Amino acid sequence: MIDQLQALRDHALEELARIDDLADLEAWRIRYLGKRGELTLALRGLGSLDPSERPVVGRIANEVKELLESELTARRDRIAAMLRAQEIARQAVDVTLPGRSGPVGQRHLITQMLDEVTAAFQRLGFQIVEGPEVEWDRYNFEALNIPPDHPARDMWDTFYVEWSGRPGGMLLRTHTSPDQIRVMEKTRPPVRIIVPGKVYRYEAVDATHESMFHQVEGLAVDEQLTMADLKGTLVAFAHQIFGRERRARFRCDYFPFVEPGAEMAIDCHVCRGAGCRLCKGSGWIEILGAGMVHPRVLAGVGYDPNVYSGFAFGMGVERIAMLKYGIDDIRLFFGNDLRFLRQFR
Ligand code: FA5
Repeated sequence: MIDQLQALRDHALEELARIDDLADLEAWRIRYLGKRGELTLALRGLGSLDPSERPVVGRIANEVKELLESELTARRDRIAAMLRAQEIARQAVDVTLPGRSGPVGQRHLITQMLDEVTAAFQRLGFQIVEGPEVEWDRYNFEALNIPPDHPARDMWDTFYVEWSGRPGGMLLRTHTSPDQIRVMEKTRPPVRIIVPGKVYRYEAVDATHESMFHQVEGLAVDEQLTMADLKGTLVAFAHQIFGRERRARFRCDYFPFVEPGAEMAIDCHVCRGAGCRLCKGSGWIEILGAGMVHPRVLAGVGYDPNVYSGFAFGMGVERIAMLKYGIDDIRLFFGNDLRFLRQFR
């Protein structure tokens, strides 16, 4: 019986030493120390021993039981410690790993272009002014020497907010020129302003026309301003945006609020004037409309045209961006396609 108990003890301890998870440990406990476990059954067998042997065998059996119980507890503690260590290792944060960066936004290409254009004029001494996008007919047309029913209104297909068939209604401004009037009504010369902003036209949208786009208007009024000032200012602007080697060409154009009126073109920066797809073979690219402020416009805001003269210009910002970056469809700007926009960080 004693040999049997010792063999049981050795076998149980050997098995215990190999156990490293709690489920196996519980199975081991049930196998040896459970109600029907091997040791329990052996202890029950004590009753069938000779009474003289019982105390010795009983003592040894109890020693084996206590040993197995204490080894069980020690093993359970070691397994628990091991599991804790594994869990801690699993949850550990490696502070040396590079961080994950979140998505970073950027300014829209048109916003960048607006900033670039306005900064070029600020360097030339122009101040930035903004005006309303919902405008009175009077500012958008009449005060700009475009009376009701004048055929020049056909130059701008207009969204009327409220149109009674008579002057006085409201509309979405078709250009930034109304802010020439708003500024002149409020200030005395000298005036040197630029007006960046959105404008709206009832257009059939295509690769070069949108029904909402951006313009930058410019206006300078002072004594003795001439066409030379207009040309000098606009050539300096074109050099800043398109490069110092650009040449400029001015040709007659018609806008009711200037006299004389002009369009300005630069020699094509892709083919350098030789003729290519961008400039449609002409070697020149039109970038803006301009002219000397019409005396009637000056008189309308209370400036004496015999004392003051001025020049004005207006350009499409999308057009400038398309020329600068070789973009061939204006709809790309507003398609919300990040693959397109991210090219211009
Ligand atoms: C005007 O709007 C005048 N107010 C410009 C001006 C100001 C002339 C001061 C003289 C003195 P125009 O209609 O040509 O002019 O438009 C100016 C520019 O806006 C064009 O050269 C073009 O670049 C841009 N543009 C016109 N229509 C559209 C459109 N539908 N979509 C995108 N850009 C356009």
